[in-house]
Amino acid sequence: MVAHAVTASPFLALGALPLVALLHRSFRHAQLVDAFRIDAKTGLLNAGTWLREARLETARAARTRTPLAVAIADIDHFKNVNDTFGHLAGDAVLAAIASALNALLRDGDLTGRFGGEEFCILLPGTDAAEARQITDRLREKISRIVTPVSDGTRNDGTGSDGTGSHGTGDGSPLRVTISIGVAALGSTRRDLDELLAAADHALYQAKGAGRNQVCVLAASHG
Ligand code: GH3
Ligand code: MG
Ligand code: MG
Repeated sequence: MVAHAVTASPFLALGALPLVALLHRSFRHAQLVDAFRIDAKTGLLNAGTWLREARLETARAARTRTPLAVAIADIDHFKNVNDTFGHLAGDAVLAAIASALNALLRDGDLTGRFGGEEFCILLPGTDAAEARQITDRLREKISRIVTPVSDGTRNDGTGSDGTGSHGTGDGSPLRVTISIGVAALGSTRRDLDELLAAADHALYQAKGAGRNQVCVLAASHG
């Protein structure tokens, strides 16, 4: 626009400058807002933002008595991925999982990065049975993702870690699985903290039962 204005008349260009400055300021503002809300490594909501928004959604669902579920997903044996393929490959796995979550979940679902290799998902309007279906589909799709690994980033050159290899041994493909704990709003779980505690407990059970699976805590379990 400014280029056109300069071509037409330098006076017009002068007139366009305040507009350009304003646009630049609002762009910077949007960038700053994003930096506070978004986890830089994955592009998902950061933990603080997820918690704030999830708390509001959960309170609304409890008030209006509509279903809602929370899931916590944790990558299986992720330490081995870093040890075998290197930290950069680990970061690429995190990014690939985040984009799969974004692609597979609905617009109203909230997805955040909770800790290093943990993701939290809020599923509004979703009861326990539906949440199991949705998260099991996520688990299955994520287990099929192959993250490319450049040989330079591998630590041992073999892909074998002795505790369950993540590669195929030919020097490249890297796959991971995730375990997911799920809990739904109900008479024993009425706020986000109770839901998160229950989902975390369910995740612990999924890990204990062999990983690469979804565990939904029954309503009667604390
Ligand atoms: P489990 O199946 O029990 O969850 O085993 P795990 O190895 O995934 O669990 P553990 O908590 O022992 O290890 C988590 C690992 O995640 C350790 C840490 O180095 C790695 N990690 C955390 N944040 C990042 C990150 O941002 N990038 C990379 N590459 N690794 C990370
Ligand atoms: Mg973990
Ligand atoms: Mg893990």
